[in-house]
Amino acid sequence: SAVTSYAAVDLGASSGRVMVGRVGRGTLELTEAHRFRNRPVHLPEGLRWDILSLYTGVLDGLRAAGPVRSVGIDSWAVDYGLLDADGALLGNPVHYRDTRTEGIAEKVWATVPAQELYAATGVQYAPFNTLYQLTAARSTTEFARAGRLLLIPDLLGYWLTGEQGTELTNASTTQLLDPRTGDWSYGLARRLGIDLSLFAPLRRPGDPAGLLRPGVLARTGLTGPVPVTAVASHDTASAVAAVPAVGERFAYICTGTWSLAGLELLAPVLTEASRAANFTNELGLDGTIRYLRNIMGLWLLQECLREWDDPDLPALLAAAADAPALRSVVDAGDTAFLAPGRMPARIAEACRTSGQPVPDSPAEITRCILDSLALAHRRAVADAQRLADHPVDVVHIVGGGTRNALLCQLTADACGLPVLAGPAEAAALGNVLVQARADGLLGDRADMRRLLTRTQPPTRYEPRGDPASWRAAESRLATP
Ligand code: LFR
Repeated sequence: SAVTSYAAVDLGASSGRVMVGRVGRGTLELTEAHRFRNRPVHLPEGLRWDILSLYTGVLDGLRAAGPVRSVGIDSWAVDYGLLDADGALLGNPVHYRDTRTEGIAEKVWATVPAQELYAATGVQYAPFNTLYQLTAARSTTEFARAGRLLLIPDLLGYWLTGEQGTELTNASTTQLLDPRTGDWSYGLARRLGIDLSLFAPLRRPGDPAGLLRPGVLARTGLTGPVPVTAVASHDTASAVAAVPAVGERFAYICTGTWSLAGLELLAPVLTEASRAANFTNELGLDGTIRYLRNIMGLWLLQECLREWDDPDLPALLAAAADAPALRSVVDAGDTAFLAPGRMPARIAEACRTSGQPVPDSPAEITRCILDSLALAHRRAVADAQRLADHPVDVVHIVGGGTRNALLCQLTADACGLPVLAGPAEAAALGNVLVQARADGLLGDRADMRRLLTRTQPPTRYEPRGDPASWRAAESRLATP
């Protein structure tokens, strides 16, 4: 029977990939056409994305992908490029881990208190929210010259097609959108002096987003017309769309550089308790709410591996599995771990100041990180259920972290719930499925998820051990 190919461009914090999804009647296959590194650059002015090399990776990937029905792009959230009046990029996009936003939130809160900001946008505090980045950028000469702001996937889409737009799921991470209306929060922008005409018009997942330019067709060897389809361009939104869940009583954890842990809801939770617990209400597919908390994720381990000159990972994880459990834990939700560098030392410091044994060997530090992540997953899953009054029976883990069996098992143990792990390439799959749906091959979200459960069966982890040990570990951390 007929099979249609779609190209999914999926950019993560440490690598980018172009995947080809083949969708048929009841079939779904994903293969990797091209993978390339994403290496941020430390310049005198700060930490920047190497966006031109990412664009080159996208073009190389589209060439490797071969003939496709359409192209979709997703990436990390909040970051953007600025264009001048001629549509040319002004400078390298600033990395969300750059230090320019230090102390900025407090300035914003002096105009609009944090409580009001949350009531209007439902977005959790993170120093790198686009709103704070824009506030930090406002006094620069570059910003003065800017006529347009494009979020990262929209910027790459613009270079591929010549057309500009602002995709909705990613726009919801700017902290300038009202999650109840799915439109900009005009009043908030006015109070904060942010000119919303910087943004290109909003578009929704599934909307057409232009055709590959002749120059792009020539460079990739593709034969036109090849449309670009707006997908859920925030990678986490694409990943949540690809959670192979049945029914509604599930929590999810999208694991990779970050852990994004929470629920899919039909309405935002904008209560003061929710703000205090630092839960965000980002937009998902079809007007759903991604009610979740950002947890530092495997970034903690990635940064240690870098410091340790990339040791053999399977051997390290095996040693970590044998290391004593829950000896010391850190708060994996703490933004103190946001910046790069000195991660083993910073973790040791956190253990020392909280009066716990200081992990020393790479195996001990790795165990501390994975226990801490599982503990943070437990807290987020429990808090989300309580704050949203939405109980769950199962935790789905998707993304790169599903390859880490120890993390999946510890998460099941900590949550006291079965974990269903996989698919690893959830963001790319969600990207492909939204394109296939726009193409008429699939129906609603449940239809997409049925195809996933059939074609990407997850691995099951049953909870083990005594939940009391996790409660005890939890009490060793100061509550946020
Ligand atoms: C994950 C992610 C998170 C977002 C963070 C920064 O890749 O998109 O959802 O909070 O990156 O953009």
